[in-house]
This record gives sequence, structure tokens and C-alpha cells, in this order.
Amino acid sequence: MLERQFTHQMLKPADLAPLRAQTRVVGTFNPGAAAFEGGIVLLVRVVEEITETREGHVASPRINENRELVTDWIKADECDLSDPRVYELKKDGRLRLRFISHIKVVFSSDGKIADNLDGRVITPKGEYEEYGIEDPRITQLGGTYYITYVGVSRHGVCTCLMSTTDFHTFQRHGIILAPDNKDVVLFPEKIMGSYIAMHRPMPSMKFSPPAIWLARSNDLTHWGKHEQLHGGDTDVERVGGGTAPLRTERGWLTIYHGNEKTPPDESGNVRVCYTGGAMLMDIQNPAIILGRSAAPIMVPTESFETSGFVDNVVFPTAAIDRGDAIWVYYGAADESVGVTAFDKNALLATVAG
Ligand code: MAN
Repeated sequence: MLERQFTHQMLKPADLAPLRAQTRVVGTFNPGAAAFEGGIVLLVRVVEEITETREGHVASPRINENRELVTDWIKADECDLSDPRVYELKKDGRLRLRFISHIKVVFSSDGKIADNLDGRVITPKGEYEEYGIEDPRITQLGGTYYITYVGVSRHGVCTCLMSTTDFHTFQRHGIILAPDNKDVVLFPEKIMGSYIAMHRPMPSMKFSPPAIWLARSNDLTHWGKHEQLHGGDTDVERVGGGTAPLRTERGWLTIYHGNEKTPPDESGNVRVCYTGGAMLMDIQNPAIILGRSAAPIMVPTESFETSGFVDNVVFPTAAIDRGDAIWVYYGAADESVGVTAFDKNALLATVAG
């Protein structure tokens, strides 16, 4: 674990009003972040659930073709309710979401306090976003900010792209990686003539656990030349890209996530914990990993990280270079936005090859 210069819970569900009378906000987390007009802009994933309850049923919200919210009521005894995020239908093992997400634009003049909550709301649109849009990541390329985000639907979990120059109007560019694939982050420059993305396909055949891959593109929408970047460690169940890489004099620096099971406690309970690790990639060929932190640099420790909608989660989604420090924006316990800072040299020392 690396010493944090400060940690601040920047946004929590109570800070935002629900979009509709029939929903309540249960999560504001996994934010994209970028430097914008002298401050920081955040694109926050806002999760809402249906307030109505029906005896013997559970609610699964979705957006229909007219962009209206409708609720599917599923018989409670027909699904596995052990995961607070999803229902697993017993008859065929299919997943449905317990909630629906949209994206909210939030501004911060000092990068710590969310002092302007008047930004736009981006809501799901179309067949591939019917269960919501999630987990935006922002990369500035020239004067345009590109935003990768997750579209969830009955077809699976895919990654889509949109862009903006002003965080007021957004242009959608459609699906860039087919289901199931998320945790997609773009590098902030073309490298050897190509745009580069980290992405995380979810293999459903059991040859391999999920791993981080790299892909290349000439236009940001057609991706190819796939190669595996990092396949995770044996004790880590799942890894995924986190923050858009930052150029440093030593290489591309990113903070990614992994999850692991804690050893059983006295009652035999095993917890899953999401942590952040650092990775350094070669400037000319980012498929070459120059070093990774031997142990996670970010571990849930603060109460808003250890306890929330899903306990024990830190999920880094943006990093901003502040000269001597790197500020990291992250989702905490699938419920709030946190911001923390690391000394840049100390962070780079964790990835010394
Ligand atoms: C996982 C979690 C959820 C998310 C779904 C679909 O279950 O990350 O928060 O809604 O995947 O992306």
C-alpha cells in the first residue's frame, strides 16, 4: 500500500436528486475525470433503483425504445439474490440488473470539492443501452475529449464511445467493442501512428480468467491488432484497466484494478476485495510492461471504501498529473466518488522494473 497524501469522499448518493419520481439514487461512483477550464470535470455513474416494492417480486428497470423507464417484475423465488448488483435467473443462469445507471456531468474548481452539480445528464439510448450506461473514462486527444463507457442490455455488456469539446453536447459514436467487454481506456496520444486502447474481454469459455488486452485503431472506432497485456496473478480473480495512462519520463503509467478473495474469517466467510495496482508501459510499445507494483497501492481502508453498496471496493477510473503528485479519482464501495493523491516519485518507485 502506498501512502496517500489525502483522501476525500467527493460525492455520495444523497448529493444528487433522482431523475424520476419512481426511483432513488443508490450510487454515484466510478467517475471519468479530466482537466477542463482550469478545474476538473467528472462524468459520474449514477445508479438508481425503483422505490416501489411488490410482494414476492423484485424490480429490474430498463429504458424502452421511447426512452421511458419501465420495470420488469421478476418472481423473487425464480432468481438468485446473493449479488446485490444483479439477479441470476435460476431457469437459465441469465443475469438481469437490479438498478439502472446514467451519467452525470459534475464540475470541481479545486479537484476535491464537487462545487457545481448543474451539469448535463446523459441517459441511455437505444437497444444496446436498455439496462443503463456505466463507468465512463475520459481521454483528451487534441481539443476533443473521448469518453468510453459501458452499455448494458439483454445482449450483454459492451463498450461504446462518445465525444465532446465542451461537456455540454455529446456525440455518440456507437459500440466499439462487442459484448462482453468493459474497462476500456484510451491512451492520450497516437503511438507509432495508431490510437491505442486497453480493454478487458470477458471470456465465457473457461480457457482463461479475464485479462487486460491492448488494441490499435486508425479512427477510434475500428479496433484490431489485439494482444494480451496483462493476464493477472494467480491469486487475483479479475483484472481490468483503470485510469487512462499518463505519459511520464519513465513510461506510460496507469492504475488498474484487481479483485481477490480474503482468507476465510472465523466464521468461514470469504470477502471479495477490489484494489488498485500500478503499471508502467513502454512509451513506444505499450504492449511491453516495464514494471508493476508488487502489491496493490490502493486498498479499501476508509469507512466509505470498506462499507457501502458493495463493501471493500476501490475502483480507480481517472488519474490527473499535478506535477509532483498524481491525483486519482475512483469509485468507493460501488457507492461514492473518492479522490486521493500520491507522490509521483513514490508511485513511480512502486513500478521500478
Ligand atoms: C457487474 C457490476 C455492476 C454492473 C454490471 C454490468 O455486475 O460491475 O455494477 O452494473 O457488471 O456492467
